[in-house]
Amino acid sequence: MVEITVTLFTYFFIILFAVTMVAILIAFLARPEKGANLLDIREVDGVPVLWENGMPYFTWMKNTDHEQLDLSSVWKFRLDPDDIGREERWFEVEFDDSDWYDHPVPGTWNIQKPEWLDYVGVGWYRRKFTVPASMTGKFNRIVLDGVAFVGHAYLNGKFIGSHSGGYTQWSLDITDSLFYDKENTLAVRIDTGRDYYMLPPLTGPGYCLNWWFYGGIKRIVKIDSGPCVTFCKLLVNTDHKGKIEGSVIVYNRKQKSVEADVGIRLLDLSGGLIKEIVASHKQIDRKDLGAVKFEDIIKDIKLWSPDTPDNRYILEVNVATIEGAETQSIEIGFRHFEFKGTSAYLNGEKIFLRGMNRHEDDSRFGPIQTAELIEQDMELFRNLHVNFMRPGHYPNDISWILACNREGIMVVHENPLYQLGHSFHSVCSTMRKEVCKEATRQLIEMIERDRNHPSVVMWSVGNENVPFIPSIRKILKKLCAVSRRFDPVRPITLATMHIPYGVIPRLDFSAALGDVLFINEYCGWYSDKPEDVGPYLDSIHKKWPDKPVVVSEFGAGSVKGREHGELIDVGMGSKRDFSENYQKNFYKIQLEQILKRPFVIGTMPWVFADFRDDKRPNNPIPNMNLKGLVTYDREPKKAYHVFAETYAQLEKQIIINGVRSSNLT
Ligand code: GCB
Repeated sequence: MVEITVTLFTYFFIILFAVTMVAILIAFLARPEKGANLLDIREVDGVPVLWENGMPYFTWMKNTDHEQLDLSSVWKFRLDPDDIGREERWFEVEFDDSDWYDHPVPGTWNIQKPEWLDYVGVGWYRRKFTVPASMTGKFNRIVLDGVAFVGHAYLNGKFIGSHSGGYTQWSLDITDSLFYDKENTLAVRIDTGRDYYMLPPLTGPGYCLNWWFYGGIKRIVKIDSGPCVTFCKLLVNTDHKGKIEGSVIVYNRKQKSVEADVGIRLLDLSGGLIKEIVASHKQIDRKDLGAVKFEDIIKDIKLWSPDTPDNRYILEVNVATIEGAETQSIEIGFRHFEFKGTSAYLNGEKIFLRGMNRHEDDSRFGPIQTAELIEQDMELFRNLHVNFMRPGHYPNDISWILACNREGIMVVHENPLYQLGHSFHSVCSTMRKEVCKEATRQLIEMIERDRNHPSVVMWSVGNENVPFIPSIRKILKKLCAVSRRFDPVRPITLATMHIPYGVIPRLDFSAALGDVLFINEYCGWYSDKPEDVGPYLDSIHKKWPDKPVVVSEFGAGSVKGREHGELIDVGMGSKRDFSENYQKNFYKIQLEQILKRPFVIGTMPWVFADFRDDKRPNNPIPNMNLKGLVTYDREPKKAYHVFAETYAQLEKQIIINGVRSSNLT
């Protein structure tokens, strides 16, 4: 009997060993990064252009003389839990939606009714509109943003296109599907169900998102009506010595070739001409793209920085052809942000990144970024003396980025490639091409929408993707390469977490793919004590002595007004009391440790404000992530004042030979 058992055990271990070896071999041999090649990327004079939905991906422009029809208003809405809408043709023009719910757009269905808060699945939006006669004969594009997570659009009963990814912009050419002489019917089917191959990816069976799965049309929808020959991409790089260079890519939608005159001018914020940068003539083939490049040095330039955010300029582009003329512009800033050695430099001077993480979420509007909320949060940011932020963990509403331009807050914008490899299923998914294709597309969409803003100084290709799995490393490496191809100027990072996952820096083969290490650590929350952060950071520095380090997440939860309370299981075997004092002292201890290490060039508490989180049913306020420095209603907690004081000191502090001159009090 004993012998049989021993033999069975031996067989079992041999099989287990063989399966593990095969899995490791597959992980090594898998070529998921080839998925990026499945995208249609066209080169025009060396400039890459993403081709999507049958046309180039369009750069976001601040001002335009194109006629625009804003479709924000009250739309009709209905949940579709059984997914019958397509079969019952809810997209048809004649479909009767009179008893559907009146839903604001921009908006999210989850906050319309208490019983919809948890709803994950399909929902349909419909609205009718007419277009002005002046749009006839123009190139008409419907532009959508923040449609979470997968949107299918139908115009006048016909499917016109789809998009996956709830945080980037997409557009569809509707020139031939619009009714110009009668009413139009637009229907959008949205699904918030997720899988392993989309972004943010499902991290395991039944796994949570770690924030809220808000569904809906969360940002503005509009129709942009411009000439049939129009520029689709504008790429501008500047530096602190007055250099300006870039490209304008013109798209010819017509079936015949055209001659285009392209002019680029630099203006001050009140519209006064500073310099004509380029006036060029270009022939563009039918249904093709043409590039006009420019390079110049502008004298006596005023630099953009957190202290001088008003030093912005207008870059205006004019394109004229026989199809019509257009003038569009953006605001730019002259500045140079880089990492050298273990330091960060802005405009040639060393800078400490007084950072912050923030989710798009609040108690009144959920994820919708209203002007009122942005102003309220910016006021709180100002009092915190923040100069750097990470919109967690996805491209944010353009209004927030514009506010960062105005306020002088530098931004590291992040691709929602989140926690790949956190389960067996997720590891397997990373060996296929789809996830890399999706991650690449959304990374490019983020770069193309936001590349010209002065505030956006870096890109993050993802957050907490397991750093020792070969297939994940290949994906991250590819994403870094794509980011450098589309934006050779901005530094890149990827946020990594070792503690409390038990991955030691020695086993991290990915963190250093970027230009700076972004380290998320939760010493003193998910693992032992806050002071453990010191030796941990030293082990990071020992492995990568030449790389600067930003502590990109550290945090502890608290409930405002809670002095003490029962210990609550927060996961990973830790129990905490969620008192305000614990959170406050946690930050004091951590900051003391972090700030005495000169290779750490930035701190980013997790997180600015409490937010809804589907992973926290047992928290003292269920389904809330309570690590905010302010509450969900934006009331400052004690820890807020720790940062307000520390960052105020750091703002004044002089750094001598890379060492900060004063200690924290
Ligand atoms: C993390 C994640 C973040 C979570 C945070 C937490 O490491 O990056 O998305 O919200 O931890 O609160 O646990």
